[in-house]
Amino acid sequence: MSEAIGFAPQIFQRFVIDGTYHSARPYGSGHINETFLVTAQADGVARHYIFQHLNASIFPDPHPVMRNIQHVTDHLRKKLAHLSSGERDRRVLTLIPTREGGVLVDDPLFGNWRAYRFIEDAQTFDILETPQQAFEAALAFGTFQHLLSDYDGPPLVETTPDFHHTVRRFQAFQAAVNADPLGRACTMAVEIDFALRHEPLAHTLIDLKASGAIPERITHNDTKLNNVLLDAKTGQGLCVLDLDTVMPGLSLYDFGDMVRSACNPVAEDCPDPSRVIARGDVFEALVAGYLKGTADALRPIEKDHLLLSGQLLSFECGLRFLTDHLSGDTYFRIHRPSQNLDRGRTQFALVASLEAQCNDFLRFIPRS
Ligand code: ADP
Ligand code: GN1
Ligand code: MG
Repeated sequence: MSEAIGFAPQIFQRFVIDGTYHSARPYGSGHINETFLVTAQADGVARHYIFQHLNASIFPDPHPVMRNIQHVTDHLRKKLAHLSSGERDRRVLTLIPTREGGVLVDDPLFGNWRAYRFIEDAQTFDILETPQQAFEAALAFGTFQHLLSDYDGPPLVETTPDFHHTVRRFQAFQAAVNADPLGRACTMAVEIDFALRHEPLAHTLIDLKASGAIPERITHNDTKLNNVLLDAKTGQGLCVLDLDTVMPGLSLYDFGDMVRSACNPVAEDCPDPSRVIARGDVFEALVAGYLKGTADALRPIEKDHLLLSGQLLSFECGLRFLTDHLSGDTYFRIHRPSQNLDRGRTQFALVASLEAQCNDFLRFIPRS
């Protein structure tokens, strides 16, 4: 963590929050922003908030990102108008206004900060425990997309251009191998060979999108398992988090990243890739939850590519981690040397495991 946590008391004063600042501690395991759980005291009662220090190199202009989040959460709140306000506030993120009347503290010294109401009695998981959790997570992400299918607010900005342009991700990997600024490529012969052999995979969804066979929708684009809250008491999917990348995209990007993050039985950065054996029971639950959540809006051709999307998003993420390892770990936060190398190897092992079990997994996709 950077020195950002030390700024929390000053940042607290900039938001419209009742009571006095009590404490802040690092929270969650995201790789991009810095997230803190902030406690305030109001009338003798502790209240919690999520404060996030936005990553300035990845979101150099945070204003369109925040506008997207406002538009999306406004729309979701309208769609959930039938719920009580207490229930709605557990199902949609609530941004805390700043004293200047916006939703972002944009400070030359402290950087860019936002604050959310903390949703109590809920959990996220880095590693899945049961297939039922996969079903609930996929149902929540699918429902999120379904609720946004009639979004009619101001156009959403593409906050991170080419985010899932897998061909460009492949090219960036090749460029990093060729540049090899830290001399790390010599330790990665196996991974480089794996990537080269899988180049055709990088073109699959991009080509289907270009041909018009697969439609663009408003998608989340970062559907990893720890970006959805499950109710701690009931286990039900509650609230979709991490809305920085909500923008036009493919449903299969969302489904594929769920496969990547939920079907892997070990940690994303597991140093032993031989332990990565994709879970079929979890894949089956993801398919059922996502098809239900999206209210059967997926086209037959999208359903036919559900498994491929898992392979593709695992490949894409592996390319991204390895590109970052080669380039000196400038994008994904690391906590130890070679962590991005381990993350990349784990993703490639998942691609291989999904390929090896392809026929078994395809049985879990209902025939259209
Ligand atoms: P990052 O960009 O760092 O991944 P996230 O928005 O995903 O940040 O938040 C990190 C973690 O903080 C989540 O995985 C979740 O556990 C927790 N979290 C985020 N927002 C909330 C919230 N409003 N209420 C409860 N927990 C939250
Ligand atoms: C990042 O922000 P976080 O940790 O939820 C990344 C995703 C990757 C993921 C891999 C904006 O997600 O694209 O799939 O790490 N987010 C961004 O764990 O790049
Ligand atoms: Mg996150």
